[in-house]
Amino acid sequence: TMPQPTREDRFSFGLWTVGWPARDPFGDATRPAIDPVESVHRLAELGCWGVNFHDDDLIPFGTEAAERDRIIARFKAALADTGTVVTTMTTNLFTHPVFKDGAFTSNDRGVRRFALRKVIRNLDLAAELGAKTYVFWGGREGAEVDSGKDIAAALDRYREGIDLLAAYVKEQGYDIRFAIEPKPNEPRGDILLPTLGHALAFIAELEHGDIVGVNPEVGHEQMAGLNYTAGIAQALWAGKLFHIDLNGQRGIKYDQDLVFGHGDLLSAFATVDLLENGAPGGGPKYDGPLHFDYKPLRTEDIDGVWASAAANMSTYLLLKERAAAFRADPEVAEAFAVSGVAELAKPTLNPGETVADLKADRSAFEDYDAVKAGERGYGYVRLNQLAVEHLMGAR
Ligand code: GLO
Ligand code: NI
Ligand code: NI
Ligand code: NI
Repeated sequence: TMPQPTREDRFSFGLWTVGWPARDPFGDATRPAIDPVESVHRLAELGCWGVNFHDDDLIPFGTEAAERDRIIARFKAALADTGTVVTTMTTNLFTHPVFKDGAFTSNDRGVRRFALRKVIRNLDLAAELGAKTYVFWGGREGAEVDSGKDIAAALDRYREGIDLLAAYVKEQGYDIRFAIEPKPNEPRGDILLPTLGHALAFIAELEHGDIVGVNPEVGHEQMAGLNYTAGIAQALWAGKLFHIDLNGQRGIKYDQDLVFGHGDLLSAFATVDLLENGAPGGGPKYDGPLHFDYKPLRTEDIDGVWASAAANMSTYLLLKERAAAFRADPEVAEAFAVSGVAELAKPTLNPGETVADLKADRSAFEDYDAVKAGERGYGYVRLNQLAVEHLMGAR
């Protein structure tokens, strides 16, 4: 029997995920647009807790004020009817032609000012709807031509934009934190802040970086050939894992946005193990929404849309069960010990020990048997095989 998601599981979806009509660069839409109000109802029926959306997902670009108010009121009613939470909001700074050279980092100053105003307006709505996280995915913040973009200046403008908006959130007293979503490329040839590491380094340069963290997406890190689980572990370590975009990706290619677990399943197992059970050595745990940023395959019909939404949640819950069994298995505990996993949590120096003490410790160097230590097996294959066996339900 498949585990059934409930609101306590903290699952959320972007309205743009199920709502994607499956238009791609080579083909027309294969499905009709879905009314966001219907998405809220269908997702709630499936056991989903929250939603996340771009301003334009709900309110089409250019909608005049009275119509905007009507749309928002109707949407609020759907939230209230279903008990759905708006966990997160974000801005579409990539679809309209005005943003073709970027938003905060467009070479055109007027575009940059327009982008800031578009975000500010939606931040006010985010506060009104109770969203706690505001995501920044800089899809058009990038370039194809090296000499066409002064990267240092672009980063200055990116910083100026994020700092201005963070200062605004603080001034208004909004209970909102920002999460920057890295991506290496697509739709631009190269995107600024291409990986989690670039984003963390950027955040360290901000004036208001205290309320800015990251929103790493499985597929985006894997498009760069990187390990998603290791990446979010570093973000957690830095206290910056404010949000996550779960999905699936099969290697270094275009952004597939597959169902979670439909890409690298063993990596997805490790991700769920980390999110649910924390690092073996302890440390901060992720407590934000379990958010899916996927796309129903273009080959799906409407029924397939909802089936694929459910698939994300049930895959997560199955992996959660497997990960709990993995951690509870005494053979796994033994394998962890053989691998020395817990030993890494122990500081390398003793409490109060100085460099001089270390230099005086002959057992650390002069008398240390490096040859013998070099013969040690770490048993990682055994540990991984135990993970595979649990993942496959063989244990
Ligand atoms: C595209 C991104 C995009 C963001 C969204 C939220 O590749 O994943 O879907 O997650 O704009 O800000
Ligand atoms: Ni993406
Ligand atoms: Ni993606
Ligand atoms: Ni995303």
